[in-house]
Amino acid sequence: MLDLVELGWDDSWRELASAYPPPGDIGRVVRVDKTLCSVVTASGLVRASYGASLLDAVATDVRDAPCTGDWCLVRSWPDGPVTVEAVLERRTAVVRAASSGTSLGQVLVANVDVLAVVVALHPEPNLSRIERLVTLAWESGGRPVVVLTKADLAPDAEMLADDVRVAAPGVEVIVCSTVTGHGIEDVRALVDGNLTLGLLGASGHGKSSLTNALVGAEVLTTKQIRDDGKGRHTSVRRELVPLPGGGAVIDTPGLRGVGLQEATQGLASTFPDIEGLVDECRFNDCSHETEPGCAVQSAIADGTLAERRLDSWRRLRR
Ligand SMILES: Nc1nc2c(ncn2[C@@H]2O[C@H](COP(=O)(O)OP(=O)(O)OP(=O)(O)O)[C@@H](O)[C@H]2O)c(=O)[nH]1
Ligand SMILES: [Mg+2]
Ligand SMILES: [Zn+2]
Repeated sequence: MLDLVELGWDDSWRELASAYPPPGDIGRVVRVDKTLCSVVTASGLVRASYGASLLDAVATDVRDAPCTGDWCLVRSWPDGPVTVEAVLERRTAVVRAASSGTSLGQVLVANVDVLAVVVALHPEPNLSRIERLVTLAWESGGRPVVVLTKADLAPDAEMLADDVRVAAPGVEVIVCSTVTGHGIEDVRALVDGNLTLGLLGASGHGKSSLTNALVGAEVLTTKQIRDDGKGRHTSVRRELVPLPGGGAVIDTPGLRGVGLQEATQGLASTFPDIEGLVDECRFNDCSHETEPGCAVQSAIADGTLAERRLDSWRRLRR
């Protein structure tokens, strides 16, 4: 018997599930291969296809398709097959803009309590990419953190971390290394209380290595040759991995560009410094370029705001 409570099952999920007619077993989606879902239930792992009502829902809105991290109701039929009958309404979801430019986004992971933006300290982290991913994380409804990996390769790790703290005000920043074990306990603490931690970041930054370090075993494939973080993607699926002692990690394949959907809330959370200044500009419609009385430009002039950060905010607002 698996204890679903260790995967985050609680009273409010139970209440949500009770609204659906029986029979159905509760399960959590651990991975999805096209339309076949791997679902962990109290009695073990099952492979389930879409039930009829789910097929209908997905035909109208692809975001209703089960996604790694979803809680769902599965039904076992007498002749063997198992179907997902319903997906419980998500508490949080990381949604990226669809590449085709349609209004519907793509749900990357669901029901993540803490979202780690995973970035290697070597080569030197790209602050604008961190700001973009932190904005995506805020938009999910979960709590963002930044996990800086490969500290063993960066003698100036703590200095780099301070730069990241400026780019992500109010966001916990953890420095770690899977080679030395430094900081891994701090990452592990993020799932205390049976929480789910999602890992987001570009390929080669050490997401799967971190997952393995948290599990204490090589459960996921990582890139064999140490490299500079470029090159082929090693992980190809989003995968929920239960952690010993409770909680779970969702590993994801490296993200290339991430399109943000409209992210007003996320931007306000990622750039509280800039959005605070904007309120103080003399003109309501200030473009923060050459207007007199522009609080943003004067913060740049006196060195309290980095030009890079303003550029980054402008790009993300488009
Ligand atoms: N020196 C050092 N190397 C690391 C560390 N963490 C990961 N690596 C190496 O970085 C490379 C990429 O690690 P992965 O864990 O496969 O990266 P990933 O983010 O899962 O990459 P994708 O699956 O492609 O998105 C591997 O060669 C790892 O051995 C670390 O803390 N220190
Ligand atoms: Mg990986
Ligand atoms: Zn201004």
